[in-house]
Amino acid sequence: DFAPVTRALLSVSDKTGLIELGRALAERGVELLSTGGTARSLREAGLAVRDVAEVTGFPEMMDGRVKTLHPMVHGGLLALRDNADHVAAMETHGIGPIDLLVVSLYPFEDTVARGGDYDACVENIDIGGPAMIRAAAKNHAFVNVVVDVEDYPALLAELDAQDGQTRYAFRQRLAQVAYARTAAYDAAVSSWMADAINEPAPRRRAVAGTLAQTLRYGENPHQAAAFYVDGSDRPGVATARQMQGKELSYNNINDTDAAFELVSEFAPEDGPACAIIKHANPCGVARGATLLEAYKSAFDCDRTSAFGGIIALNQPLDGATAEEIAGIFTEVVIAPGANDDAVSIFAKKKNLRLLLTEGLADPATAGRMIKQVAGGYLVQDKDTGRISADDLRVVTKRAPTDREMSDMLFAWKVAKHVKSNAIVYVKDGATVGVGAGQMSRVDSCRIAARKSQDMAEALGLAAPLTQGSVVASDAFFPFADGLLTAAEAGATAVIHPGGSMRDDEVIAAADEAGLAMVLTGMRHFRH
Ligand code: 93A
Repeated sequence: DFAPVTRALLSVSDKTGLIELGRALAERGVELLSTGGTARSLREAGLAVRDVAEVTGFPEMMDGRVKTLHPMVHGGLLALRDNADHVAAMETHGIGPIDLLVVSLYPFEDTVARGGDYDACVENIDIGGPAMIRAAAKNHAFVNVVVDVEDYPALLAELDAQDGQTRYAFRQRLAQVAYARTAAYDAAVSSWMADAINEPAPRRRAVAGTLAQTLRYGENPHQAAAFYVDGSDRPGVATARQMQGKELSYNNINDTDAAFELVSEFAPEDGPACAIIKHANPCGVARGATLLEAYKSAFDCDRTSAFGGIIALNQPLDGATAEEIAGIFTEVVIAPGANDDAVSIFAKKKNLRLLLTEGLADPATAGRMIKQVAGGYLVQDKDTGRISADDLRVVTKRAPTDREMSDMLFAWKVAKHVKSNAIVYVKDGATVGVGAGQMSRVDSCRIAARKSQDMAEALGLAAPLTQGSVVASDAFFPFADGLLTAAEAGATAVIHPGGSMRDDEVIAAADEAGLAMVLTGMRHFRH
């Protein structure tokens, strides 16, 4: 069960914590072996270290491509210490056992993330490192393998607790993490190659992630769950800094993602914008002259649903907006920053989580979406489709006014982030009715109009908020009925992809009702 640690091989690209670890091991009587750069760092810190080149009898060669790929290293990692043949082989060939391997691989993922060219990426594919990691992990009956800086303290704690040895269960856990590391590493290499050779549907695909948080439960309390990150530095829920409040739940993370991706559609230079999300759908999205105004307008779309919602802002949170948000129960606020005022106002709301990002997510950045189905998973490009006024085709007798045009483009951006069938009514840069997730489009039209009417009644207004609005539909109207519902609700202009067999019927109905209609030629299904 127990295995002593007397000899360690350290070969790390990320030198964080290396000296401290090397010193701690040396103090515990562990002999240190190391590769070129790692050995140099240790030596500069005054530690005694043997070069791997001396052990193998070969210099590191071919720009370091061949350093540790040698029986003197792999024999030391793989030999079964309780097998007479293995022990005899070690003696015959003068192979010393290696009880601890510490490796951090060539920074392949970082090289890709930094936009390194093809050759730079290839050169950063580590071969010797993964070979050693896999060997050491296979021999976890005797050997410890550490691939993460964050595991250094646990290793030292184990050595101290077990009198310079480690327990089998400890080594098993290290081995499990080690194989996940090499798997993730090769997954990154393979994904990068698929992109580099422009292969959207490679015959084999690997997905990997690093645990960011074990969650209390999943969508429901009887489901276990965890949150994994893929190492991307995209601003968003995975990379945000949580300033206060209890841990995010599974649903919080999902909703916060939906909120932030939506609000990121609105560039800060075009003015403040706010999105409020419930159950992954927006229940209010608005622009405003100020952030406070944007929040208030978003809130007014559907005050009932906004309760306990998740708010995303496209600009740093200010005191006035924070004060207003603090007035009702909100689960999470995510924003690209917050001023001191805002932070201290929120500090009083213990249950409110504040997440701060480094800027907004660029909606144009390509990415991949994965959806699980029984027996496999679907992969598709992220929906980066965007429409500007020039892309639109006016198909009705009446052309939209400037105000209608601006509201339609706004509504279209929101509709992209609403579960299908999506219907979004917008007036003066704010949603006034959202119909989401219905199985028939006409129902989404009706529900959105109905909710808007309820809201108008609650606010004591004579007419529904949809009066004089525009409406966006994420896919074409298969029949005129949905369109007519929107017209009845008071919409004056319609934006949708077009392309239905009955487009002529739908256009004729729009003309009849005096509506302006534009076609995007692009669909935004989201399921
Ligand atoms: O080029 S390699 O694939 N060939 C090897 O034999 C080898 N052995 C260790 N890269 C190899 N390594 C890697 O070198 C380690 O995984 C580590 O990332 C790096 C440490 O090099 P240095 O000690 O010179 O900084």
